Amino acid sequence: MNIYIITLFPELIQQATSFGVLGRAIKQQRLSLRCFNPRDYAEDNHHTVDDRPYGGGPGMLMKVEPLYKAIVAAQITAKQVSQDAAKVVYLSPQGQQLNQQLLVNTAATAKDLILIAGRYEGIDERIIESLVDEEWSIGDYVLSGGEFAAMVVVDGLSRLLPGVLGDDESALQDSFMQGSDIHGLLDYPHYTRPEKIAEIMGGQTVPQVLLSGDHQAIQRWRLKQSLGRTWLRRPDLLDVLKEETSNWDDEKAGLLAEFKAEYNSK
Ligand code: 4HQ
Repeated sequence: MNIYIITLFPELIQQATSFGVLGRAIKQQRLSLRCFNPRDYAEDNHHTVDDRPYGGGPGMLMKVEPLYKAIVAAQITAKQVSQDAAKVVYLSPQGQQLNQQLLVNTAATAKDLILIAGRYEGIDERIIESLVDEEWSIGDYVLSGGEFAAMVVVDGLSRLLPGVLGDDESALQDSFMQGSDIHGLLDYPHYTRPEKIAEIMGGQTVPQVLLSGDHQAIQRWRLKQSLGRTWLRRPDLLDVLKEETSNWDDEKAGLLAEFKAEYNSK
């Protein structure tokens, strides 16, 4: 996959790309990242990249011409690299909210992606109308720029590209993954050594079932914890799941009932 990021701060993007799974995806050449800086396309002596909003009010917008030229330059490069047209996405709080399904679909279908990371109060609406295919939001809060939103998209996509994750870290086991038995549920709690935390650090022990070696009992416990935590923390996800008959059955209903009974008696 080839991702092109339109940004006034390419160093910010570059700094974040050499680590972990994302760094590996780039090193393995399963993902390429290139930045296009509108400042490089500003033709006045000051390389101006901001401009005042019509109608007045506080704050600035990204200046139209440099932004337009940077996007078109990314489109031309994308076309040279891989024939088909790149999908152009603008990151903003007004967009469709990002979720795992959107990432999975994008990783599976988009070979080339142009992400516009805006600064200031945003970009001219006519750029959105003429050049942007989709507007995505990473959540209902306001950032100072789109760079971190773009990197959220890049990071989430990188681990979904074929060959990037090893078998033991497989994305197929993600709790948001369709078809997994914990599909649509929150993750269950995890434990590692020691079996008992030192008294001075809290003294807690690991749930006995995880030490039992009984894989069926462990699987059942984990599913029950996933159901219980989703019920407690994200009942909206549970409502969605119950609507999907393929993902809701008597076993889950029974385990959740057990969890609720234990929870209410504590
Ligand atoms: N911004 N999801 C304003 C965001 C944002 C978000 C990016 C701030 C665009 C102009 N982007 N700029 N939330 O808050 O994607």
